[in-house]
Formats: sequence, structure tokens, C-alpha cells
Amino acid sequence: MKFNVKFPLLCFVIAAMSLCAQSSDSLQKIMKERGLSERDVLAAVKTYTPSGVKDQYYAFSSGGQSGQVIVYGIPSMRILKYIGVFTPEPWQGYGYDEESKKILEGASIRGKQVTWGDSHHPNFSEKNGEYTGDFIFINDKANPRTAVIDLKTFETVQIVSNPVLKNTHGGPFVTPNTEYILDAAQLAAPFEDDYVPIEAYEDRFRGGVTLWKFDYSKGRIDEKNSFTLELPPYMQDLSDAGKGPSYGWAFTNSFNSEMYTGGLERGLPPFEAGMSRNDVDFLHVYNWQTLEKLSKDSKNYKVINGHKVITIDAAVNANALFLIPEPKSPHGVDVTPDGKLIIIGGKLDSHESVYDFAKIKKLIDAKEFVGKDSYGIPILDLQKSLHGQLELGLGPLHTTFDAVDGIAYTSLYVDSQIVKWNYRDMKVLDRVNVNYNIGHLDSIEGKSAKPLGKYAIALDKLSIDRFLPVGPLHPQNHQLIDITSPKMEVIYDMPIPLGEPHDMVSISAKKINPLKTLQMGTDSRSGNRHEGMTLAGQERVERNGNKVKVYMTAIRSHLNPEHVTVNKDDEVTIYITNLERAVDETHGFGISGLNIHASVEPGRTVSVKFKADKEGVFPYYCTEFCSALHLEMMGYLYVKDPNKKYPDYKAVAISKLSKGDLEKEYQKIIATNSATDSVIQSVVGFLQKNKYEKYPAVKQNVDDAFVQYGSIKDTKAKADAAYKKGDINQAILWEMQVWQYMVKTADVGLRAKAQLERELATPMSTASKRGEDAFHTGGCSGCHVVGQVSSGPDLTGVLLRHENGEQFVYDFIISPEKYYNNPYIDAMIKAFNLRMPNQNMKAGEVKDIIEYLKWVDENAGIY
Ligand code: K7E
Ligand code: CUA
Repeated sequence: MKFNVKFPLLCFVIAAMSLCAQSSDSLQKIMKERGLSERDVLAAVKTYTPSGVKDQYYAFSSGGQSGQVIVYGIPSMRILKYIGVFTPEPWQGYGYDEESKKILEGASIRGKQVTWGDSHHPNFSEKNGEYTGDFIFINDKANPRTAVIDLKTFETVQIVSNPVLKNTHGGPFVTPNTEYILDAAQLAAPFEDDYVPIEAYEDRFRGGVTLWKFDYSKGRIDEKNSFTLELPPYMQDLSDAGKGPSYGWAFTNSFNSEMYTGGLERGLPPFEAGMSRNDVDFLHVYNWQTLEKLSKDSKNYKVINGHKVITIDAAVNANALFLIPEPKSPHGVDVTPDGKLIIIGGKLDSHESVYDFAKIKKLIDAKEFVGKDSYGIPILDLQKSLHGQLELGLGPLHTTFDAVDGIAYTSLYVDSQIVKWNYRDMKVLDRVNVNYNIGHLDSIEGKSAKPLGKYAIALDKLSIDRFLPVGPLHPQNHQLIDITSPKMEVIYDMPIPLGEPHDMVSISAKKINPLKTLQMGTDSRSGNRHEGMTLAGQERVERNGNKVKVYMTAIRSHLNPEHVTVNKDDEVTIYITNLERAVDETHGFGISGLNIHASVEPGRTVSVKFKADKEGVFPYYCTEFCSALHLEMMGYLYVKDPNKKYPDYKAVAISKLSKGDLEKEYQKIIATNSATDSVIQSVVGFLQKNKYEKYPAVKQNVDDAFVQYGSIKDTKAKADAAYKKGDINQAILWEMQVWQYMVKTADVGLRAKAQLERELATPMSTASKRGEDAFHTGGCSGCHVVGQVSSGPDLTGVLLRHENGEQFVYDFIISPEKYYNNPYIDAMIKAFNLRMPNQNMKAGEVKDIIEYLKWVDENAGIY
């Protein structure tokens, strides 16, 4: 393999990164120390994403046996979130708060709650075959369930369990306008829930594909209007929906057309031997639009477990179900972006088989069949259905597509490779080794009607020797591959330490627009207002018999109420509302020893419920480090036995200070509060003068600040009342609370002010924008903070402070050491105890920085 990047080019790359010439020496040094090749450095440049910079693409990967979905960014491969789906996830309170418990309980299998899932295939909602970025669907193979994740909140909002299939795999594959979500069976079993001996396999065991109707406007699966197509017990596998010319049709593989049932204990060869005996299995071809019509007339279906199952006969009679032989025990089936061809991974056959939908349709229309299977399903001729077959290597499994027409990437499980090939003229173009044993693979929006290409991601099953060893259970390996040039190149390895992800999908970040906070009082799982929404001042405890409801609020940095007393055996529900409006000010709520936890994001109302079956004192507290007083964000739940007598305790006097000392302390806090208030007033004045309400993001923060500020009046009244009564100690405590509100008001207010300043600032020229970057990357911001004196002086007005300012600043940045004896500079050095170092800046960079400083001055009135 050739790799022609020589030092000068690398130098150019580095120069383009606006590092100074000298840095290439240190780069060489680091490369040597770390044993990096030039190719490694290029790979790093392709994936490295500086602090604060966001990725271009989102990846949503299945979390395998963890039952979760893993979200990460491409190309940085930084993990962003694990979304709890089939499995409880404590951080998000998923499976611990009442709203999410309901979702998990809704996913019970025959009344039994299953707390793990084997998630395989995440897929996006689609419009015209293109990803919309509104929803992600994911299946659980082990316990046949399908989940809906709303990408406004990145939360699971629904899980449905399959009423007739006992094990599914070919799902959730989405039709081009998200009309239906396919969920195909894998391990055949009786539809009914009763016992059936294996001897009745051909009679009573069945495969099938469930078509879950999706109500896009509600964002939920409509179980009533969903149905299943009965299929022979051929062990169906992966599926895909047609699009374009194949719109309305869907395709499902199978691997046991032999209907072999094994039985080592009966002296028979195992499943694996009998299931791979025939040279071919069956590709199922069916028309979901016709099936939808059949589902409206009861003569076409049986109702099993309250669910419509369209019979094989009804589907065959309506010309909606056909079989085509496919090379033995295939795995993946992928419809090309244009919907014209269907690519089937050989698994036990070294070929990819490409079927031509136009040819299939012609055979169907002409009713040209080579026979019927034992269930009466017409079989089409393999050769007449094929566009072609191409030998790719050992164990071809899955395929994804490039932005360039005709280019596909296929994983080879046994060979541990990705093959790039052209499915139009059936030619292999390139291969790259991956580490090791790849299953699915993806390219950006690769399975949609409009793939973007750019990167491929290999989902490797084994990592073996790639990472620091962590015991006999090894992480999986996701490898990022640059596919922009003819030769594929692995540029990043990311261990996935959470289950075995089978598949993933990726999407342009522009298509994902999640909420940053919630509307006050929202139940995030339903999107509606929560019945337990509690605003400031509405906090209370209500009792009805032995049912106790606590309406609690959380705001930096206290929970209200802070003490809750209930009787033993009460049934307690606590509703918690986070009153914050500021982004990322999440509070958590945990009670010690009761297996209770909730995550309460700004605006959210969530509830927890438990039976207080043990007497005692149970501390509760906020579980997110939300502010400097986070540890103080706590309270106690007391569970009393109503039949027991408890001794009486008198509250102990808190303060041992003399009256005079108390008075001094009181005056001090009064002074602090009035000083803090004047800061707030100046911020408020600025915000109001500049019409903050016109800028939604700013308004959100200002509103939040006002919520904090609004609490001051009552608190202050309490302080004054206590002072009047002569309880100075109490007055001090209330004044301290006033100060807490003020600090939080000021905190959010200043954030809003900074935001507004940005909004109001004159637009930056390209040069000043470059200058700002150089200011940061060149190290200036290490000592200088614009608008503020820091380790170095504030640079606002620096161009005006000196005679011939621009020239002076330019010369000073280029060679500061020449000025160390200049009296003004010398005074500065003494004041800051620091000398401006030579940052080895380029002339162009310094000029840009001066443009940036001019922009700062233009906006200095605001800074
Ligand atoms: Cu090939 Cu479930 Cu799609 Cu595993 S599946 S790899
Ligand atoms: Cu709220 Cu910690």
C-alpha cells in the first residue's frame, strides 16, 4: 500500500491548522515519542474535534443485550448518551419513576415484566425514503418488542410487545413514509400461548411478520390497526421495505426452509446441520398495501390474542405473498437507494445475490411460477429474478450504500473485511481489513433513499487485542472508515463496552432538533402537562386515607418540602417539578434505601411511588451536582408507626451568639444583599433597555432569573417579620435565603446578559472571526479575557490606549521581549507578575487579531 504524504504536505496541514512553524518540530517530537506515523497523524486530523466544536453526524447504535440505544458523534466517535429502552437506566430514572415504569410495564410479555432486551436494529422515521430525524425505532429480539424513541427528548415513549410471535428479529424496518414498522419473526413458535409438541412443527409452529401501524402525528404505534401476516415456520430473518418502484412491497429472508427441528437429545444431528442442508432458502416477497386492505375484512384474518393475523391463504389469494429461492441460509437483505434492486448477503455462500425488482414484478404479473411450497405459496424462478451474483468473500452479511450511485459496502464476517463493490456492473472495487468479525456496517444515512457516504462504520463483534485488557469479557469495536477516496481507510477504533451492538444508523446533525428544556410541568414520556405539576407556592402534602401525595418543587438549591412525615404502610406518591428554565440545570431525586430515583430536567414533572412499609428516617437529596449548594439540597422522609409512642424532643437553640453579635451579623448580610441587588439591577436594566424579550434563548434565561428573583419578596418579608419579633437568628437565616436567591438570579442574569451581548454585537468580518480563532488557538486567551481583567489586562480599548495603537500592538505581539524595558510594559509586568511571552504568531494571524480587537472595541459599549 502506498502512502505518499511527505513532510512538506504534513507541514502544510499543520500550517492550515494555524499552528506556528515551530510547532512542526514539537509535532515531530510527539510523533516520535508516541510512535505515530504520518498516516496516524492524518487520521487524527480527520477525527479530532476540538473542545466546543460539535460533530457533523449523529450515530444511533443498538446497545445489544443492554437493551439500550447508544448515541455518539461522527467523526469524533464521542459518546453522547445511552438511552434507556428495554432495560432500566438509573441516571435517567428510567424504570424508577412512575412514568417510565409504565412504559416498561406496557412492554410485559404475557404479564411478566422483562428487564433486559436484546436490541438489534435502530431505524429512523422516514419521509419518501429519507430519514426525518423525528423518531428512532428499535427492536428486542429476545422478548419480541418494538420501541419508539422520540428524538425531541431522546426518551423512550412507547414499547409494544408482539402478541403472537415469540421471538422476532427482522425489525423494526420502516416503510418509506413510516406508514408501517415491520417486525419479522425469527425462531418459529405457535402463535397461541398453549403447549404444542415439536412433532406439530409444520402444522402449528409459525413464522410471520407483524406490521405495526405508526401514527406519525401522535408519534405512537397504533396497536389496534396493526396486524401480522402468517408465514411458514422457515425461521425468517432480516427484512427491508421497498421504495421507489418497489414501494408497497417488503422483503424478508429465511434460513430454515428445511423446517428441520434438530434434537441432539433424541440422537438427531443438531439444528445447524439440518437447517443448512438445502442449497436454497426462501426470500419472502409480500405487498403490505394489499395486506393492509385485507386487514379491514374479517374473512381474511384470524384473531389471536386480540390481534389480527392474516392467513397465508388470504395473502396468496390476493396476490400479496410470493417466495423466491435464495442461496442457503442468507442473512441481510437491503434494498438499494433507488428501490430497484434487492441485495442479499450470502452468509454461508460467498456470493451476494442481487435481485431485480422489475424482473420479479414481471414474473408476478405474468403469474409465471416454478411451483408452490407446501403451504401453497407461489415460488418464482431464482435465475429469472436475479440481476446477478458476485463472489465477495467469506461470510457476507450486511450492505450499506454510498452517495455515488451503484456503490455498496458489504461486511464479510468470516474474512473480517468490508468490500466496496459496484452492484450495477458487478465488480469488486476495494477491501479493507477490520478488527474483527464484522456484523452490520453503516455509512452516513446509508440505508435511506439518499445516502451521504463520507464515512463507513464497522460494527466488529470481536476486539481481541485492540484495547487495554479488561478481563475475559471484551468490548466490541466500532471502527470509523474514511470512504471519501477510492481506497478505504480505517481512521478510528472505538470500544463499545455495553452489550453487543448489532446495527446502527447515522444522520446529519442538522436533521436532529431536540428540546433543551421542557415546558413547565411536562410529563416527558407523554409530552402532556403532568397532573402533578407543582409551581412555586403550590408545594403541599395531601392525604386521602392511607394514600399520601407530596407535591414537591426543586430549584437551586432546595427541595420543597424538606421534611415529609408519613405513617407506616402509607402509599406515598411524590410529584417533583423542576422549576428551572435554564439549560442543563437538572436535579435528581433519590431516597436512601427505597430504590427510588428520578431525573428532573428543567420544566419536567415526574413522580415516584412507594409503600412506606418500614419505619424510620430516610434522607432524600438531589443527585445531580447542580450548584455550589448542591449538597445542601436535601430533606428527610419520616415514617412513623401510628401505633407507637415516641418521646418528645425540644428543638435545640441553634445559635449561641450574643444579641450584639447577632445584630452585627444581621447588618452584614443586609449590606451584602443590597450590594448584590444593585448588581442585579444593573443587569436587569441592561436587559430591559436592549429588549431581551425579542431573543427567545435569552428570554428563557431571563425568565429563569426572574423566577428566582420573584421568591425574594416573600422571603424578605419573613426576615423582616422575624427581626421585628426580635428573633434575629431567624431573620439572619431568611436573609441568607434572600442572598441565595440573589446569587442564583445574578448567575442566570449574567449568562443572559452575555448571550444578549452576542446577539447585539455587530456582525464579525471574516478577518475578525479568524482573529478570534487565532486569539484562542494562539494562546492569547490563556491570560486575556475580553471584557475582564484576568491573569493579563483586559484588551478592550487596547488599540486606543497606545499612540499609533495598531502598529504598537502588532509589534508587541510579534516580539514582546523588545518591550520588557518599556516603562508602561514594565509597570504591567509588575502589576500582573507575568511577562507577555512570544507566542510565535504569524503576521497574518496578528493582523486578524487586530481586526478582532477592533470588533471588540466597536462593541465595547456593550462589553
Ligand atoms: Cu446481522 Cu440482528 Cu441484523 Cu446481528 S443481525 S450482526
Ligand atoms: Cu439540585 Cu443538586
